Amino acid sequence: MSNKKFDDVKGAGSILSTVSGPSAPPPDSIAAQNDVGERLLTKKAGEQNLADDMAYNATKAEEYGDAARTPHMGATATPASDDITGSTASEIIDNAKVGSGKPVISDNPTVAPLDRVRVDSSDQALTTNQGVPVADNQHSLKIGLRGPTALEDFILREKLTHFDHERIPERVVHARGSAAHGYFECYQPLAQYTMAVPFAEAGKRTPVFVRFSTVAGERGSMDTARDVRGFAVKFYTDQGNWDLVGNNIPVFFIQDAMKFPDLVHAVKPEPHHAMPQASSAHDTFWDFVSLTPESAHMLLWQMSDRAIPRSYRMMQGFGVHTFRLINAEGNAFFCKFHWSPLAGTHSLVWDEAAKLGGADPDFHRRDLWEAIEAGAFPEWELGLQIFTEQQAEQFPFDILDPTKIIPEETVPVIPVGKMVLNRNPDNFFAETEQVAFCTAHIIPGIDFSNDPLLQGRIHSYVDTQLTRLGGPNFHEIPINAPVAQIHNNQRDGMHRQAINRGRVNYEPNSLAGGCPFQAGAAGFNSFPERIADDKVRGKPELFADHYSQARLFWISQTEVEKIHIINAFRFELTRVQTPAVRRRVLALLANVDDRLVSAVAEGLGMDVPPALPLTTSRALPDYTPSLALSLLARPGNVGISTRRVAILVADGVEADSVKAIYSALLQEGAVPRIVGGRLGKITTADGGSLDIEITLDAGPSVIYDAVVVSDGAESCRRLSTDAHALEFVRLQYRHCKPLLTLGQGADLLAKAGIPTTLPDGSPDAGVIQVANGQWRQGYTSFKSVLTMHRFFMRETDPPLV
Ligand code: HDE
Repeated sequence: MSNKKFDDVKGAGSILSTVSGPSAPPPDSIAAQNDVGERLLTKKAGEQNLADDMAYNATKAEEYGDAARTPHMGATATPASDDITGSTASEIIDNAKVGSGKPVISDNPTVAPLDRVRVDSSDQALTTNQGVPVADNQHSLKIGLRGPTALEDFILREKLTHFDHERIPERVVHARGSAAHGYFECYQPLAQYTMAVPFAEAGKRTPVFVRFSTVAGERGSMDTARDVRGFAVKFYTDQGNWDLVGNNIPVFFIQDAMKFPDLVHAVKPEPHHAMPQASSAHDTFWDFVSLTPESAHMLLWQMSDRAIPRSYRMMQGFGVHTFRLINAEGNAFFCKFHWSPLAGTHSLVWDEAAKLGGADPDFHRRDLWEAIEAGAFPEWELGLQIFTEQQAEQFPFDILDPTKIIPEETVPVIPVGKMVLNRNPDNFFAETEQVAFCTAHIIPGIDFSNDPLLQGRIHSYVDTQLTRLGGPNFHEIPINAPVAQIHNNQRDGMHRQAINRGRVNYEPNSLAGGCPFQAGAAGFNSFPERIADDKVRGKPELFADHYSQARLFWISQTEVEKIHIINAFRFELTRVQTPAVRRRVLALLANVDDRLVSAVAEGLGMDVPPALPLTTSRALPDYTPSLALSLLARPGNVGISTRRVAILVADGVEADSVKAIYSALLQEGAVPRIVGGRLGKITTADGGSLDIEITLDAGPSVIYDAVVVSDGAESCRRLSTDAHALEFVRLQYRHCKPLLTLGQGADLLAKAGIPTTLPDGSPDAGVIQVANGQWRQGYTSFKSVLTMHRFFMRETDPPLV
């Protein structure tokens, strides 16, 4: 192959040397014996041309002064052939390992769909990690059957060594979590506000991976702890990954990243004895937060039923901080992100949550997995609160303060799309554990605000992944790789996967024709916010209002929710051992609401102390209640789908109505279970048989949303003399769940001391008792209470049953 420019040059010259090149243009012949030699010549001559084409750095002047405000696209030159930018002329030699002899040019296949790394071993023999077939997986290699194990047993050593290193450090917070794949679908183009690609057109789907978590507990802790829940969404967009790493509560405890390690140290198990696990009910947490009164608002949310969700599928998610949206013209809008579950917002009651910790520590993980496996795909609507800088200036709070919400009455939440989780991971470790969320992962069209908590997070997430995932290449772990291409000059580091072709790993360059080049205006551009201020450590004056929004939350709750908040404070503070800390928390609550603090103080046997001094002398805003802040404002629209219903039976049961109710529940997507004393068949009243699906002790009351007690004289006699069954219905009643009895099933409730009327004497619509023949009417009322989720009208303090 000849090169016109060098036609007059003959001879091998010195291009075969890796020490120095020719001073004149390279030769057009090296007396090549094969294609590789020919290629080397093309490569060398082409490199020279390419470098020549970029005689100087043409865009250098654009890096300075006003020109720098508009990022320029990097200068490039096109090589005469892609042979020129390769690492080696010998790349055309192919084999089964290196491949076809030429990569796909301009491509990074490490981002190809996960199929490329999904492994299935059907019909395959066992091998070592080096692919060597393993003859015997039962024994180590011994010198004689009774002799010592040989050091040369590389099969045993590989197996044990890998096993010894199976564990990686758990997340320092949010260690306990569960995740699923799905998609986000845009309702309408949002180009007027943002150029972010997931919002580009109606119907556009962006793949997502979503991880829900608790915050304080370790990786093996229970799901139902009273805690904030993480709600982290990774959008695999056409322009790279965007992570919206939020919580199920829209505010946070602290206002500056500087305090995060203190907060986390305070809430985690106390350092001397490592107790308590997954609980904020201890001295160090309440000591810290009561000395940090900006936590007041968050504490109200955390003591509310938001902190004990019924399911990950039934909680809201929030981006918490104010973010920016940027449109193609470079105009910015402020924005808050809200996820609303279509299944409604529903919670456990505290006694139930505590008991579930023992009965099923995986309650939320199981619920998410089972719903997706059954095709009941969880869905959320994404809503945006969009507002301008001028609007923000009118608010009585600072939009950079993460302890404040923007009431929906002030800025409405506009629905912009929905998220559907429709696929469980293949492997918990590879996906859920190794996924690395990061607030710094944003895409063109989205930008940060100056919220000082957000600013700290931008640093923290990458930093923690370096330790947790073992180096800087965690973006190459399949679950973390974007679907968009990755092309840059970052190289090396632990566990590098990509094999970058060519010798250029810097920019500017001419030897790769300037590639990869900077994208200029088409790339990510930070919003050019004008800032002229002192360098200072401190907080803005408006951040000093710690209580107005705590009060807003309180006055926006229903009576039932208020009582739950009072009881949660009582529970947590009862577990605090230092009276002075309890007193300080009461002094904090005294700034929120008189009834709240008096009721909590009464539960602790203490007087209400003087309120903590305020940290501002400004007039504080007086909010009107915001109904949207009550959990009960969002019942959802999925009916009884995915609700778990126990049907209690014993020998002698009237089976027809049991079967009818069972199939009616199944048809509506609910999850019925036939619960009895032992597994196996029981004899029905008509001489037939019925299979028990789970026992009263393996599947206790707390794991169901409702109970049906079947009919049959003998069955009811047996159940009424079984303490498990009695306890089962008592707890269903205490946890405000619907109870349906058929015929003589009512006897079990009577024996358990369950009233059929409410404390005020009116009928309890959640205790439905019908004759066996009328199961249909009973089922209809039962369903409507089950749709409501819990029948709180029955609740008394202390509980009657
Ligand atoms: Fe996080 N947070 N955080 N956080 N956070 C982590 O990152 C941190 C904060 C949130 O499912 C860590 O990968 C700092 C607010 C979620 O993998 C770590 C500050 C909100 C998850 C970290 C905050 C969150 C994390 C631990 C204050 C709600 C789990 C492991 C400046 C908006 C993501 C990891 C997952 C995880 C730091 C505050 C949400 C250490 C420094 C506010 C949902 O980097």
